[in-house]
Order: sequence, then C-alpha cells, then structure tokens
Amino acid sequence: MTSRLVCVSNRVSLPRKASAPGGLAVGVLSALKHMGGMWFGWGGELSDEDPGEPTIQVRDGVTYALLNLRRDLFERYYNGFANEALWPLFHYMPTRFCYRHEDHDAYQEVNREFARKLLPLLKPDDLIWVHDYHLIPLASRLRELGVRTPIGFFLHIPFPYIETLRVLPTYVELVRDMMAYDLVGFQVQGDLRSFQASVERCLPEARIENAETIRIGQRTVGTGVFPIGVDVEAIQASAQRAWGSASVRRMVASLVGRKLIIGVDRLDYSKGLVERFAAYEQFLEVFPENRNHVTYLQIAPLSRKDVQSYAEIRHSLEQAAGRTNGRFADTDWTPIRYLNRNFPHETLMGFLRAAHVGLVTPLRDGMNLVAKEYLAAQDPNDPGVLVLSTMAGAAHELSSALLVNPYDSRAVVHAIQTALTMPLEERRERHAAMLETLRKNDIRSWAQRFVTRLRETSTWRSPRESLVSAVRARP
Ligand code: ADQ
Repeated sequence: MTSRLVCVSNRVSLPRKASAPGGLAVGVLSALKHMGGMWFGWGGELSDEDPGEPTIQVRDGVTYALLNLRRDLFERYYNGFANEALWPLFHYMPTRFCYRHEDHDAYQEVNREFARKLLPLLKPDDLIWVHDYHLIPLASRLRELGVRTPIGFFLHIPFPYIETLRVLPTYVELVRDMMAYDLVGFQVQGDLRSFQASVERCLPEARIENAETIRIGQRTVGTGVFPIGVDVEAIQASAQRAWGSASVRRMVASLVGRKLIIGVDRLDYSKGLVERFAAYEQFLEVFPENRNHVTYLQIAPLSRKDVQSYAEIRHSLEQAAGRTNGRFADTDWTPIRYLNRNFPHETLMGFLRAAHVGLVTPLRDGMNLVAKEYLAAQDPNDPGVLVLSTMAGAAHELSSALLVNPYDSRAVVHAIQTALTMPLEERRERHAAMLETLRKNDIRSWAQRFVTRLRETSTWRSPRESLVSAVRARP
C-alpha cells in the first residue's frame, strides 16, 4: 500500500476560480492533485474563543482539513513573528526585521495547536510534508506528541547565511527544530549551504556527512535541493484558452499595437517593485523612442495588509506610478498601468502570453514562479523575452533569460531595451532552451522527487510503532 500524503501549510486554499495568489498554494495543490491526500492548515477564519476542531471537505480526490485560529494569537504569529521577523531576515533584509518575544511565543503556540489538531487525523502510514517558514517547529511538536511517521520540510523562501540568521534571538532553537524533520529541502544550493553552515555553528553534536545527510546522535537528517517547477502543459493550455477570452482580448485591443511589458507580483518589498518602477521611468528617459510605443502593466495584489512596511511600499508605488504617468503620459497613452487586484490564474496566463517582455526583478526570492509561468505561457513561434533578477532562485535554472542585478537600474534599463529589440531567432532560441529546462523539472517531478526522498529517509521508528505511541500520548 502506498502511503497517504499529508501536506501542511499555514494557509489552505480551497480551489476557487480567483483564488488568493501565492506560489506555495500553487505548488501544494498541484502535488496533491497528482498524488491525492490531505491538505491541513488554517482555513482563513479567526475566532475569539476556542476555535474547535478542523472542518473537513473533500474535493476532486483531495481532503481539505481547515483549522480555525484564535484571533489574538494569529496577529502575533502571522503578522508578527512570521512576517515581521522571519520573512525579512530570510530575505536578507535585516533593516526590516522586527522581533518581539510575545510574537515568538504566539508562533510556538500556534505550532503546538497545529500539532494537537493534526494528530487525530493522522494514519499509521502517512507521509507528512510541512511547507514553509510559518511551521518550522511543527515536527518537534509532533514528535513530542509521539508521532514517528516520516516528516519532511520544504522551505519556499531563501535560507539566510548564519551571519544574517543569528540576528534572530532564537536562531539556535530554529536550527534545532529543523533537525527534527527526516528531510529538509531547499530551493537552491546556496540555501542548503547556508543551512549546513548554521547547523555547524549551532549544533556541535551534528556532523555534515555529505550534501544529502547530516548526522545527529543516532539519527540522520536528509537534506536536498528541490527547485520548485510549474505545470508547463497546464499553463500552455490555460494561456491558449485565455487568449480567446474577452478579458485578454480587451486588454490586447487597448494597447492599440503597443508592445507590452508585464510584471506580476504579490505586493511585497522583496519583489523589488519600487526599484522596478524607478528603472522603468529611467528607461523612458534614456530611450525616448519608446514613449507611446510601450505599455508597462504591473499587477500587484495586496498581501499582508496589516503589516506596516507593506502600507509604506504601497504608498511609494502609488507615488512612483503617478510621477511617471504625470511626466510622460499623453492624451492617448498611459505609460504604467498599475493594478492591485487578483485575477483568475487562467486570465493571468493569457496576459503573460500577450507580453513582449516579462519583467521579474525581485531583490531576493526563493524561486519565483511568475518567471517560469511567463516562459510556459509564451507562443514558442513568437515568444517574449524574460528579464530576470539574479537574486531569484529561478535564475539558477533560467540562464538564457536576460539576467540583471535588480539594484542596478542602468542594467535593468538596458535589458528592457535589449528585450524589446531582440530578433525573432534569438528569442526563439532562448525560449526553447528554457522551456526544455522547465519541462525536465516541472511541478510534478518536484513533488515526486521530494516525496520519494522522504519515503526513503525516515529515521524514526516504523509507522506502526509510531501510531501506537501517538495514540497513547493523545491528550
Ligand atoms: P510568492 O512569493 O507568492 O511565493 P511566486 O513564486 O512568484 O511568489 O508565486 C506567486 C504565484 O501567485 C504565481 O503562481 C502567480 O501566478 C500567482 N499570482 C500572482 N499575482 C496574482 C494575481 N494578481 N492573481 C492571481 N494569481 C496571482 C513563494 C516564494 C517564492 C517561491 C514560491 C513557490 O516567495 O520564492 O517561488 O513560494 O515555492
């Protein structure tokens, strides 16, 4: 019998037409769609009293277990520790780092709550796959409750080098908690190396055996690099379908023949939008022949609205877009169209297909799925050009993109111009090379590689033994 896959993430997204954006949700859902199983996590509801048991829904072969969380804890766990402490630090932005002991306590408490509520839903042969920085201590908490089934962890965002990580007062505890997993996966090699350096510094009893194994006491912890991919065929099909849809046709018609530059990002300071807007303004200055001949469409749905630094960046972007439009717009031309809204994924793929240039310039990014989606959505006979930040994990695989340092505005300006004027043959060659890479490592092989490794690397007791001890330990 093959084991059931249980994915756990902070937020569970039920499949909806215009679902909340987020790379993690896209990845987890594809994995579960192909393998079946359960997705456990917060369902989006907050309550003032005890939130009770998770609600269960089954859709298209996937079981969704939706947990409610206490409002007072959630604010400090999610906005506080996860997004004001871990997120900026892991993206190498310690100046945005904000640490409060109460937030850390709430983070620990929510992880305990996840463990308590997940325990009764587990079966003896389950493989548990925990996603991302919100839930780092979850394996430790499950182990304390007696769970011994294989538990893997995948970090969707970068893992910082020890000199940045140790800004966090609880960094040793964090590294120790990561060692409670059977398998710890990262997006790129550099993240794994940073993790190994942290283990060496924080846990003298641990020994790095090789790229795939760390030994600690009687146990070994598997480590690996698993760059997340996209569902190439599904995106191609969506982009083609959306091409004929009213919303994409209307958008294309409104360009009246102008070339489209597109950016699609959650509104987050790590995505480099302020720097990108400034580079586009500079581009219109340096290459005036493009005025009235290109349109830059930036789609940036609001995320984490309650975090102060997000309100600030929103304000800066509104100002920057207003300034560029005020300076360069004509009666029949708006240089930047800046939209803070979600779109159905399919419509978005149609917009990406319509764009001559995909502008993906994060200051730091674990992977960046939009870069991959942009390539998959193109017409291979007449593809657009990807301008990609060297600071995105995706740059390691997509070496035929125009790679730029997002802090180097002059480089971004020239890359946009090169992309807009690139001959068809070169566009085709670059696109074909990258599409092949995307096909080799698509979302399905990403999930399969991780789950196969997890199955092999469990170093705790056998599943049957584990359930017995877990049931005994149940409160
Ligand atoms: P994110 O930071 O959310 O993901 P990204 O990888 O670009 O970033 O994924 C965003 C996803 O949301 C894409 O699939 C995109 O199509 C979708 N999306 C964006 N804007 C949208 C909109 N307006 N409407 C609908 N959908 C929208 C985190 C990490 C990344 C890592 C992923 C996956 O920060 O580095 O690549 O997880 O591991």
